[in-house]
Amino acid sequence: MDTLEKLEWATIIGGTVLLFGLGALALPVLDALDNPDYYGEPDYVVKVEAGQWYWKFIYPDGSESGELKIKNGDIVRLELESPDVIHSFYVREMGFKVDIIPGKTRIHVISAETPGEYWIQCAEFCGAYHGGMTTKLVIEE
Ligand SMILES: [Cu+2]
Repeated sequence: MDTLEKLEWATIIGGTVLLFGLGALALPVLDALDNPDYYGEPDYVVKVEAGQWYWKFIYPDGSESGELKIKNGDIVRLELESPDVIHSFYVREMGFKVDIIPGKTRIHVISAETPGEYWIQCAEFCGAYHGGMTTKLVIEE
């Protein structure tokens, strides 16, 4: 085996080890993304209705609001539904976007860790007033 062949094998073996190593590092992140139970039992469930052209948040006590308000430290399970067309629940500062498809309930879990106000906007073109389909996520102290 000459030097060039050794270099080829080192590249193949090194690349394979690197590929599987990065894959192993990515597994916990992929698990968290796909698994709504990753954070454990949620403190409560908020139903989210996205319609043309509004957001409605329904809390466990039956109250409703146009803004999502949760307390810092809470683990909140969002159950997202749409009665009309496809919408998308997008919170840029928290790095997530959930497509909401009519006839299906989408699940997303929020772990509120930093108090503040975060912009929520629909990220799926849903008709004439799509651009106005914004609201706030308020994480209270
Ligand atoms: Cu929209």
